[in-house]
Amino acid sequence: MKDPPIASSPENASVLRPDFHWGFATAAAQVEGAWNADGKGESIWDKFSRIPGKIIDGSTNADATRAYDLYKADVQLLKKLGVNSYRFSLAWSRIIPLGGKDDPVNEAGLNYYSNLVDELLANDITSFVTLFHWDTPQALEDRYGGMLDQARYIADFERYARVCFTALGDRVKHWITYNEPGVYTLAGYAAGVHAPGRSSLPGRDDPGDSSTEPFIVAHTELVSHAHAVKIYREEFKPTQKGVIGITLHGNFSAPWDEDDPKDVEAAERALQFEIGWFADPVYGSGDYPACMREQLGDRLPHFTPEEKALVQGSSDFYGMNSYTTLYVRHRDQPADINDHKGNITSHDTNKAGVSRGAESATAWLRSNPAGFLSLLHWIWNRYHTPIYITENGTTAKGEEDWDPTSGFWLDDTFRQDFFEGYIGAVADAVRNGVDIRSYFAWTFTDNWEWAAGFTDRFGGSWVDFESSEKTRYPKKSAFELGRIFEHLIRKEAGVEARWCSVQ
Ligand code: GBH
Repeated sequence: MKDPPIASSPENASVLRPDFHWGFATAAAQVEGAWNADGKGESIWDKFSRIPGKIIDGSTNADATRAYDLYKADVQLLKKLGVNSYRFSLAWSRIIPLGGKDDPVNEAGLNYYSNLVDELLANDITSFVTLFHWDTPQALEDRYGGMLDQARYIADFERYARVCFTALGDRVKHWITYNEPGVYTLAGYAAGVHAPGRSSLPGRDDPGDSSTEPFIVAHTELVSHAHAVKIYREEFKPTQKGVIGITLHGNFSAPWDEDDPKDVEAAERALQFEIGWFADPVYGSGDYPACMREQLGDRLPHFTPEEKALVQGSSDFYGMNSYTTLYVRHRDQPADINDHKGNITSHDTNKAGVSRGAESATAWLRSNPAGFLSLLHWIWNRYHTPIYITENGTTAKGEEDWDPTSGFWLDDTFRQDFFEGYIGAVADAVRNGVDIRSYFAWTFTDNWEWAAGFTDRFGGSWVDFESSEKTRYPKKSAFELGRIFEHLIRKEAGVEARWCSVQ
């Protein structure tokens, strides 16, 4: 695999469409704080983060970056960085504190999001809104086990979606139902390292069944996503005229030994288990991949004919989150009962000893633009659906030690190179016929990184978590992104004016 030319290369000038969306992405539970302010109900992450031992640094998300209080200043920072779009998620329990279809709506919670959307609009920034980024209302977990109860959960999610479309859909034209359903289900119900923390893996003393629950929860996510889309398309889209879809996670998998057909097959199988699990039902065959059925049998739910009809075609775009590439090797033994990766092992180096990429500050993440490019083509060839890249980014070594009083700018060369490489891959894919319509860097500011607490700094701005104002200090890469997209996005009459107005 060879890296494509970097984003700033001359041949990439003006390769992106004039209406290309670029900006930063965030998630409510990672930035808002104000976990119980103005009537907000508890989410599963509010509860989970208070359980000793669950979060690496013992932190909770009670305050996070205080984006709830500081949203006006944040929008000014976004404007200064020159973005044309911003992706954020809604906290369900802020809008419906108890979550259920018959539970009261919290107008103060809705107002917060309405104000945020207005503030963005006033600054010429387009909102991309995610309904669900992992923070299920705790009350639904307590009432019926959340997504494990498909029928009750779907009714509640439908009502929540309807409330959001009604309140915000006049101004929000880009909707994402779920963020990374696969990560929610695997980290929450297989490994149990994310809320709600269910796992039957050896050595765990938790409720749950890692061999069945992840597949049940995934099914609930897919079907409830499709119900929300049906509601949007039938009741709102005719007047509001927006688009709606789902965002899936996915790494690229490359064979450990390119000359071993079993490793080549294992890498393809890994992609189908990780990505095809959700994408095939929505964008492809309308069913789970055959290799999953073969390995999992009836532990993998079956789509009823009605569900299949509902799920297939239920996304206007392919929402793509991707960070890294892994080398994948086949196993000769039968798959473990708790396996959900396609009976493979993943590796940091291939057979020849080549590393899967330059190391970030995060163990699972290494920089590999060539793998990202291959993944863009894999997704495009398999699903033929316009791609919105909704998350991509990295941590960088040493940032936790940066001193905001040093008088020096945080010159994050590792992240700048990462963006040059990965966005170069975006440009290369577009030049070769892949339809890509957005790029959101993960993430706007350093934030609360789930089980990693405040230890992983993915931000375009460095945050002083010790300060009461959670002061933001833009890193150099955040400004470099503006320069890169200035180079890449084609200017056309009308669009040009809008673009310039946000510089
Ligand atoms: C995204 O998930 C999320 O959408 C976002 O909220 C998150 O903050 C961001 O990435 C950065 O992490 O530690 O070996 O168990 C990306 C998918 C899935 C990647 C869980 C890390 C844990 C690997 N993530 N995975 S490990």
